[in-house]
Amino acid sequence: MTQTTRAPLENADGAHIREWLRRFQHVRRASEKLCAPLETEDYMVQSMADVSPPKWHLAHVSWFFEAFILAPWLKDYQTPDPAYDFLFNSYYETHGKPFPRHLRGTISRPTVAQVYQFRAHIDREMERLLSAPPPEHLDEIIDRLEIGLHHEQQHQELLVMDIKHILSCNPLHPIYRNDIRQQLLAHADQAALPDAPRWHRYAAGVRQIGVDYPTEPAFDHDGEGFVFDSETPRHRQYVAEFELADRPVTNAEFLKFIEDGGYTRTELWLSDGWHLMHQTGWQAPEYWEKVDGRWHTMSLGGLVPVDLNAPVCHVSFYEADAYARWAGARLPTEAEWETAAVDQPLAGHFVEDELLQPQAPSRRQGQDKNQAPQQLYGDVWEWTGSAFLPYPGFTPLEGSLGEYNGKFMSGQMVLRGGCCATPGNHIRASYRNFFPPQARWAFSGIRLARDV
Ligand code: AVJ
Ligand code: FE
Repeated sequence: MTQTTRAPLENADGAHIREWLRRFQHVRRASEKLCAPLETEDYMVQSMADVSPPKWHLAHVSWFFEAFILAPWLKDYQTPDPAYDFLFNSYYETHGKPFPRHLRGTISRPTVAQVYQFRAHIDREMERLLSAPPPEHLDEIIDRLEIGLHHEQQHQELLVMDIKHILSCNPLHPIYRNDIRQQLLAHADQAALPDAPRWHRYAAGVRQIGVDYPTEPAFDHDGEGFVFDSETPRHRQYVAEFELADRPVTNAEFLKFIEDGGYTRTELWLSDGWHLMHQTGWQAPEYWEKVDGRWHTMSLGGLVPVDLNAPVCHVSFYEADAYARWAGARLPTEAEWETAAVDQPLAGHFVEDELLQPQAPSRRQGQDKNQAPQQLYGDVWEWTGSAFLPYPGFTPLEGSLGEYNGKFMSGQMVLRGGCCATPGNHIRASYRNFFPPQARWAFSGIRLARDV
């Protein structure tokens, strides 16, 4: 399945492999840390078909290492239970029949404790494999380990999204972490800052979009250089002159859209969004709730007042698109977004900031006059106007992992930049996230663009 060229084994001394093992342990621990605040009962809830029970996430990311590394390449590997290969296969049809997604919440066994035992088993067996890897398969093992780690990081963000949705469905508004609550209550802005977005202009030109697999024989120990197949190949695109807002749309701004009848004005909406909005009764972003006449939102710290200066979050593509039209602008294309992001620092709020809630940009206090876009990374994923399609010349990975991204290239929109639940070392300018246009449970927000 590999499309990278790696150094021959003679150059791959034990230190390289130990570094991979260290990264493996680090990522594995991060998943368990995210679940530490959960009660056992929380682990099994599937609050809608898109949500997976936390227990399932923890098992599925472990199964990934079992199915794609340990079973093929660790001598005498034994699974704790052959049924796991069915239960925790998400969607790899060429590997075997996957368990139906919408029924994940019906599985009370294995228990939460057994799922943690499965994780420990996978950890031990990965350590056994990496302590004496078969030299003839080392390249493939490291390639798949690298994908497995990025895969587990994607599921860490999904865990946060899903835990938030699960708890939000409970009228008790359970609090995931009380320290988050205290911080959000202390920092929520009750008054909107008066600044309008500033616009940054980009010249027209032929741009290089996407990335090629590393062609250098680099045994890339730090993982820099990893990309998913959907980010390849690098190719040219003509991008006309455009402007991009210097920050994401805020809650205060989105509130003006609501108060201006945004959800009632048919001329602002795409037809699919208009009908969906009427079916679902959307009147505000997901998780918004009025308490004593004031907008509140569910957070990982329970129900809190909406922070007016924070980026609006949990809107569908349809709401983002309608908002943009209302504001006399449009959503950026993914090529425009990448053009703007490619030389920007990875500055924004990520999962390591621990709030798991988008925050107002810190420049608001400093008010520096630099108009370069802020928060392109972190805080909220930004809906683009681009469908998730193959780049010209795209080839999926070989084998079952070819199902990872390529087969989802229909009916989904691209989001860029990462969010407050994304691991900071998981995002990059070329990263293409994707969700169906109606999805609202991701940390999805809005950045405006406009023609010149
Ligand atoms: C890119 C977030 C849409 O949720 O299926 C997880 C990430 N891919 N396991 C998804 C993913 C394989 C993917 N999204
Ligand atoms: Fe997965």
